[in-house]
This record gives sequence, structure tokens and C-alpha cells, in this order.
Amino acid sequence: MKMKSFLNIVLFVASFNLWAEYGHNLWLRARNQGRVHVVCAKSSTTISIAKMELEQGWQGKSGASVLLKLKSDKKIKGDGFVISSLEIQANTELGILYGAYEMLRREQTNNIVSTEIINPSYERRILNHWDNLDGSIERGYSGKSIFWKSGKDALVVTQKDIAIWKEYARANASIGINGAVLDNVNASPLILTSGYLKRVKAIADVLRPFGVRTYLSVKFSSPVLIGGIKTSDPLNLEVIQWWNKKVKEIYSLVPDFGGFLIKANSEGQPGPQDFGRTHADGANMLADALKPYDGIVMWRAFVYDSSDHDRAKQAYNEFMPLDGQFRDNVIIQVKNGPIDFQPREPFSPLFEAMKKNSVMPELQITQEYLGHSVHLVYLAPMWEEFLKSDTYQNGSGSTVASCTDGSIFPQKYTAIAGVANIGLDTNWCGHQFAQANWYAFGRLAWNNQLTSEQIANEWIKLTFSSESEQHLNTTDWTENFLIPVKQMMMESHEAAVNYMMPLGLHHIFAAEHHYGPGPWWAPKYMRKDWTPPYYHQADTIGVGFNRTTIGSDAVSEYHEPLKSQFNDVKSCPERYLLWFHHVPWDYKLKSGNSLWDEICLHYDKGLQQVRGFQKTWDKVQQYVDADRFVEVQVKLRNQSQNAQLWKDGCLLYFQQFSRKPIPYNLERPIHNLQDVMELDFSKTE
Ligand code: GCW
Repeated sequence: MKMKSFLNIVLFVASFNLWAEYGHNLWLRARNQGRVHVVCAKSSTTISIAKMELEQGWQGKSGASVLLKLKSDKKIKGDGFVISSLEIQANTELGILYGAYEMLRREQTNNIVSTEIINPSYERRILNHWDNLDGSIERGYSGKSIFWKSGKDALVVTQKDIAIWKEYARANASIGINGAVLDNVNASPLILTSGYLKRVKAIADVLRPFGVRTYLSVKFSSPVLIGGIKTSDPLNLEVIQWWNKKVKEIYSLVPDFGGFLIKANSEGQPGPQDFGRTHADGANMLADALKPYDGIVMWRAFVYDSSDHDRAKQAYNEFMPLDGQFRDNVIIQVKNGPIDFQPREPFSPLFEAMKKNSVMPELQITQEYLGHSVHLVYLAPMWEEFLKSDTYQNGSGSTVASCTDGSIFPQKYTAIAGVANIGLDTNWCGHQFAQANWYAFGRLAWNNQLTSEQIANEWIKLTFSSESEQHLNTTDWTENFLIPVKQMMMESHEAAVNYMMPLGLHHIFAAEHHYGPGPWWAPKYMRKDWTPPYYHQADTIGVGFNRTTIGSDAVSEYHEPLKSQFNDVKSCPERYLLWFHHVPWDYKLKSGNSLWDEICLHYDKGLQQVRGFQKTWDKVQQYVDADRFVEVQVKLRNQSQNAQLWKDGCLLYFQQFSRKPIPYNLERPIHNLQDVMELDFSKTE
């Protein structure tokens, strides 16, 4: 290896300690406890990173010797590896790197290293950055973009840029993420102009040794907007040639470019339907351009328009008939639920319905609908629930995980995406605990069978290790820090569902910012499916969206026995009750309580859970450094206040329809409805 790149790596690893107390080091805090000798017959930048990581983070026996062995083995798939206590074997250099991180993780979390083959669940494990070229981030809550900036130096690549891109790539590699879409799906055509493509090349060069491939979101109308062509019709020869040329230009700069992500004919974005063509026509045209270079198209199924009676059905209606018509290097990217990253949704029926073309899940790591960077909400339990949902695609046991990772139908490519929560904030994600969501996405993308609890366990040990080094193995640390903090994390998603949208309620957020409550928000000028009353349908009889066979019939998009189960109010799981049914206020639930009482109990419980998190956190002060302790403490106070607003706002609003008292054993609201509503309007005007 050249001396210069060797020094770069040394400096880059050494620079981590400067940020120690502010969470900048993420889950990569451990420092070596002893010497290790790492041997590998091959040398390259990626192998040097693997060696250096092992040397810097070694916690095993001092003086040990570790062998990194590049040797082909059919049992090892893609980026996988075989690990044993002092050896890592892989087919590729990246496999060696992932093995090195796994070895360190196991040492640092006291997980004995036995000989094991570890293959990834998905071939492509990708972060989607909704970063705009001016440096702002759509639904970003952790500062400006790490990739883009505004101003006259917008395209100048600085040493600072390179340093942060390296740290970012390293963090991703350590959890197995191997792709990054660098710009917002609401794409600017400028990304495909030569100045921006040069910056893309600079980023790709930094990410490459860490195995992170670069992808771009592109705007379908780019041929018109920057190509000077009169149309963007995907069947027009000039348009086809324009894209072919553009793709060639990209690969001349970034030879391992991953491909395109496209939001088309959705929320005002242009697409093939503007020319009377289908999603398949549009996607295939781009897929053909990318094919010679092994590039893929990730075509999003997030589509809906205001004319449809039930937004939850639209993606299925548009894409299901096209199953089998997409090229094999197109993957349909589907959000986990049928509507839009709500605190809880049933899985999108497209995961079961598409059988001939590949489908990839899109999860949202950034907490657009889950309290931004203020609320402590660990998302892995929600993702676990989703991945383990049985779709019945190929009989019982056909989980979403197996419908998407190639274990049911052979797929040329398998992939999973997460909308990133990363920005220039010192702690990367805005909230110290939001780092756990980035971590969990990577770990689940690598192994979709992991439990959210296992992941939380790992993350806590790695993230709070430096202050607890002396405690890590003690019962004191385990009982008084690890267990209560893990319990708080594991409960946090259900708590958010309770105080925001229990029992299947959905999309009753304040307009625009999607943070606080807004079930009342319905200005006359606004299209109906952008207002909460469209979703909750509250009236004096009851509340909830009727999606049964006598309602919008969305239930029929699910495979039996789910269709019948969801269709019957008695068998519908209560967590989805108001998603599928309009239920009378005095309907008796399994608990024996009326629907109204149960709604009140859930809102109150959610608030009490957050109050409990505050107590848990205050009690662990001695185990956490002062900076991170105070930061989280303050955020939990804000979360409590916001949970109180949710409870008061929603209960007082829905009470106007239910006309029933809030159960007398519950704490009374402390806000007036009018005040909560005014607060919402003042933020959205
Ligand atoms: O959840 C909605 C967001 C939009 C986003 C859109 C999408 C990028 O509110 O901000 O746009 O989904 O996923 O395309």
C-alpha cells in the first residue's frame, strides 16, 4: 500500500478520540486492550483497514495472531465470511473486512467466537439519503447534509468533507451497510450535471474501500430539464440515447456505480405516466441503460393520487398488474406499510402479491412520524414485527423477510433500504439513541432474523462501553444499566404508538411537520387525503377507516387467511383495529373495556411510559458521561411534554364525537383543546 494512504488511515482512526464525549464515535468506541498480530497474504486498502481495525480495537488475548484468509468457498455467499476465534476466511476482501468487524463486535460484547459461516440476508443493504443539493435534508433532524452544501464553494471537496465521508463509510461498513443513495428521491436534475457528478466521484472514491457503493436518485424529466430534449417519454429514441450516454458518463467516473433510485408519478414528481406509459416502461428504459454495467433500478411503489377513495390501496392497484413486466435488474422499492411510515401499519400487501419481480423493503430510519430527533424511539421492534409478519405468499411461514431475501422465489438481486437519519450534527443523528436505529437497520439488513433485543443489547454495550469499561462485566453494570436501558428501548416504540396513534389509528399528525397531534387539521383548500379526518373518520357513531369488504375492500389485497381475519372486527388484531374498521365508541374490546375507554387508556399509558423512561434515565446517571446524560435527560423532558400534548389534544378532540367522559381513574388533561390546536396552527402557518 502507498505510504500516503496508509498515513491517512492512521490519522483517520486516531482522530476519533477528539469527539469522545459527544456521541460522535457512535458504537465504535472501543480501544485495544492488548497487542494482536494480524496476518494476510494479500495487501490492499480494504485489507489494511481490516488489519488496522483489529489492531486498534482488539480486546482478545494479548499477543494473539489473527489470520485473514482469502479463499473461495461455495458455502460463503456474497459478502459473507467464516469466522473462528483467530481466523477470518472470505471469498472477497470485503468479506474479510466484515469478518473483522464481527470479530471485534463479538469481543466487545462478550460473545464467544465459535466457528460459524455468516452470510448476509440481502445482497444490497442501502441507505437512502433524502439530502438536497443545497445541503438541507427532507425530513432530516440532525443538521445539514454530509454530502452537499450551498454557496459558491458548493462543489469544492475539502479535507473536512473527506474526513467525514470516511467516518461515515467506516460506520456503515462496521454494520454491513454496502450502499448509499446520495440525494433526495425528490431529485434535482442538477445531480446529473458534470460538476455534481465530479463530486459524486469524489464521494465514491472515499466510500469504495469500505465497500459502500454509490447510487443516485434521478428525476425522470432530466432529459428535458438538463438535456435540452423536448420530451422525457421513455420510448422516445432520443430520450433513450440521452440516458445511455449519461449512464456511460457516470460509469466512466464511478466504475462500481450501483444504480438509480426513482420516485416517479408520485407527489408531483414526473414519470412515465405523463406520456401515457407505464411504470414498467419507465423503469425498463433505465434498466436497459444500466444493464451493461451491472447497475440496478430501484423503482419506488410509493404512489397515490387524490382521486382514489382509499390511499392504502393505490400502490397495489398500480403495481400488481405489472408483476412480471419489469427487467430483472429492476427492484420495486416498497415502504413497509401501505400508507406512509406511520408509527404502526400492517405490512404492504405488495410484499406478498409481487411474485415475478423482486421487491425490496424501504424502512424509514429518520423519525419523520416518530418524534423527530426529540423522542427516544427504538425502531427495531417495529421492523422486527414487519419482517416477521406472515404474508402467506407460499403457505404459512412466508414472512416478509423470506418474500424479499430470495428464500421463497429465486431473485437475481435482493435488497433493503433505510431512509437515513444522518446529518452534520456532532452525534450524527440528533438524538444519542437515534444512533441505535442506524445501527439496527444495518444489523437487520445483514441478518433479518436477529431480534430487536439482541441488537439493543449489542448497541448498548458498544455505545456506552468506554465509560463502563470497568463495569462491562460486572453484575452491577448489567443489572443497573444494561437491563433498565434495554427495557426502556424495547418499550419505546409501543409507548409512541400508545400516545400518538393506538389501536390502528393513523396519520393524524399536525400538518407539514408531522411532529405533534393534528386530528382536526382540514383546511377547505387541502386535498382530502392530506388531512387527518380522511384517515380517522371520527363521527358520533365511532372512529376508524372501514377497509373491509363492505368498505374500501383493502382487506382483499391480503392473502387468506389474513383477508378474513382482518375483515372481521372480532378476529382483527386490535393493534390494527381502526386501520381496518370503523368501530362504535361503545364496542367492547377483548379487555372488556369500551373502545372509547380503551383509547383513553392507551393515550394515558403512553404518557406514563415516557414518564417512566425519565425515571429510568435519571437512575443511570453514574454510568454515563455527563454530556450524553444531560442531552438525553433534556430530550426526555421534551418528549414527556409532547406526549402530554398528544394525549390531551387527541382525547379532547375525539371526545367531541364520543361524548363520553375520560375514565375517572385517569389523570385529567392539562391543556385546553383550543390551545393545542392554536399551537399546531401557529407552527404550520
Ligand atoms: O413520508 C412522505 C414524506 C415526504 C417524502 C415522501 C416520499 C421524500 O412526508 O417528505 O418525500 O414520503 O417517501 O417520497
